[in-house]
Amino acid sequence: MNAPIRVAVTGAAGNIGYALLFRLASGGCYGPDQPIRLQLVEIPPGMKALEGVVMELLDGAFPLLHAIDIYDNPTDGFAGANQAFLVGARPRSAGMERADLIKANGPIFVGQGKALNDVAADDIRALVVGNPANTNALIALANAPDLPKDRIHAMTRLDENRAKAQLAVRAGVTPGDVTNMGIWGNHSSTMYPDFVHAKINGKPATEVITDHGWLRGDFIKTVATRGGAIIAARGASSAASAASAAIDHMASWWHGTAAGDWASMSVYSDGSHYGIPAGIVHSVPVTVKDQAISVVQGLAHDDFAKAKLKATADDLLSERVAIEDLLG
Ligand code: NAX
Repeated sequence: MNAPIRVAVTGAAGNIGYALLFRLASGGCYGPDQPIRLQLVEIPPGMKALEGVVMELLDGAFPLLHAIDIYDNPTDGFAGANQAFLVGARPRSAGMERADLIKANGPIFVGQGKALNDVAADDIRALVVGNPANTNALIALANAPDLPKDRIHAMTRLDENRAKAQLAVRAGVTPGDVTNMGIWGNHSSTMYPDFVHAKINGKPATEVITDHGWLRGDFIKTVATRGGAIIAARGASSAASAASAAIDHMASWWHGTAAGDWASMSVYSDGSHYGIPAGIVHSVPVTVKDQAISVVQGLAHDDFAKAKLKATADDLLSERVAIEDLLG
């Protein structure tokens, strides 16, 4: 058994938090030999509900869960954290434009970036889930100048999982048969699920699914609009699937990616890959070894893919303009 690691989770009393914490406690992310200490962070109005969540976590009697502490601010909550899930943010309410959401949530990630910089453990690795996730991660990074730029990611794994599921259903296989499913760009409707390089049982997805009109059309549209479809059906936004994707992202970062496969992670762009502009947090396919991230090299993009990549990078650049004042 390893020594326990400290795992911070913000928005711990929210919907995603409720699904995420029990997976973490049962060993679903770090494995059966890795105990954890949870450091749960909420805003003051969320603390009472959080106390109830803590009671339930205790009642799970999880052998790997060595301690649970709760905090109403990130400066205390991130102290010594090795891993952080930044889930807490204000959700988009009816009639709220994406630009309003960016302005409402941006300042949260100034404070959280500073706290990660100042009080987290040296090996801190953090995943931003709260939307707009990519731009929030950029704000956190800009406010954590002592951290290497690859230590704060945004989550596009839910988009990857959605894309894998759609390909699996269409091809009549199981999701585990679909590999190399890269998501490019922003966690928004502009993201590009790269079916050209995806594989189904080791074969190009474009050979297994010969209806390329579907791949370019309804496949991309279904993945891009899945969040809204779930809200329309469930009356609430994706929670358990988002929590599961967050576990997948951090598990890939912790354990590494499988040989020959990759994972989609939104990482800081230094401008050196695929013409992606520098200074945005952009999803790319990556491999992970010993917790170090490498962008997959040498993937060719046709004109259709190039146009998609440009649109999603432009989306991220316009989000950056809206929060430029928070980048220090
Ligand atoms: P909920 O509203 O259920 O929970 C959010 C929780 O965060 C609340 O308990 C709230 O009190 C807390 N919170 C707010 N500000 C905080 C702060 N500054 N510090 C700590 N806690 C804070 O939302 P939920 O459904 O859990 O969604 C959380 C976030 O995930 C939202 O921003 C949502 O848009 C985003 N999502 C991101 C996804 C992705 O793929 N990147 C997909 C799912 C989800 O839409």
